[in-house]
Amino acid sequence: MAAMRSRRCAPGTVRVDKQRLKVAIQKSGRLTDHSLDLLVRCGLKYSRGKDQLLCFGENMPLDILLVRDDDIPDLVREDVCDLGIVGRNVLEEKRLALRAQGLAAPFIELQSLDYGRCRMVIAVPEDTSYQTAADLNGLRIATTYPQILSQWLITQRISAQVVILSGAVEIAPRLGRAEAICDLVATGNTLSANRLRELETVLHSEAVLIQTPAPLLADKLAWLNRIRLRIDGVQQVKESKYIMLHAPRSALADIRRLLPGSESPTIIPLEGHPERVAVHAVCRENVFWETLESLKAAGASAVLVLPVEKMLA
Ligand code: PRT
Ligand code: ZN
Repeated sequence: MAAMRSRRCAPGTVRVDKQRLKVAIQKSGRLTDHSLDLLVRCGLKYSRGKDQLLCFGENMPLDILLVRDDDIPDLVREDVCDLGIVGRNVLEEKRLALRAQGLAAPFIELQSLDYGRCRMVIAVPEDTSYQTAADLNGLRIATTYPQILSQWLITQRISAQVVILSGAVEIAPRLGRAEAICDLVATGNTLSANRLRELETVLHSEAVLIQTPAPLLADKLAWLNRIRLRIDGVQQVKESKYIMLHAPRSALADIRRLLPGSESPTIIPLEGHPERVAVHAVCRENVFWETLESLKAAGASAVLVLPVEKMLA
């Protein structure tokens, strides 16, 4: 990824053009490489401006603005950018804050993307006896997501004090600032390292593609629709494999059952072998060695498993 980016980084000014789609993504963080990679897989070739804030799409009317993730919802809501990619946690926190100010539906959520997955959880020190959500009553809970936490406490009918921090939430209990925390978890390693254990899940999050509420020019909309189809294609091929094999006609029913996540395989007669056929299928799940062994046991031979580069439904 890094090599590909630097190869495309060209010096010179970056044109900003109202006719072109502008998408805001995180400048430097957990979503950056995935977001750039997704756009490249959708066919985008880009060069980076001198200021390192704008990438100019060379082969599509689409430019990328690189910003802090917290700024993305407002940039899209205020129509500075047509599109944005941001974690659901950031989006939801912003949505609730705006709702509190009487502003509704500030951005259009187009689709979830299959990266940036994490959960927002309530965690407590390992050596405490808190077991259920009700045990949080009367406690102080530290978080950088006060809106999401407050909303969750209301729905759970829990009366707890929300302590707003700007970072390092996991050390709040040790510092005596709170009895519990509400923070993002991916692997769970940070919680363990800080001797904390999960009590409740508040939100499931992943990267989300959002659109401005302002109407898009027809050409921009057409490009957006093309890009969305390509995103679907990119997401579908991630796990997909193309399988080719030979099999006796009599074993076809068993073989079809064994092909993971495949719909209608193509069956091709084999010249000079009336009892045998070639089977070609797209499997939408990973194909493990165990599956190949089962296929062989069912009578398959010459089994080939190939990666799928692109797919358009
Ligand atoms: O500078 P900028 O404001 O743009 O970045 P940031 O520091 O606010 O965000 P960043 O890059 O840390 O995360 C961007 C987005 O990635 C988040 O908003 C989430 O949507 C998503 N994401 C996915 C995560 C995690 N996984 C994650 N594990 N964001 C943060 N974490 C942190 C978490 O806060 C905790 O400190 O990682 C730690 C826990 O990780 P584990 O693996 O030990 O459980
Ligand atoms: Zn941030």
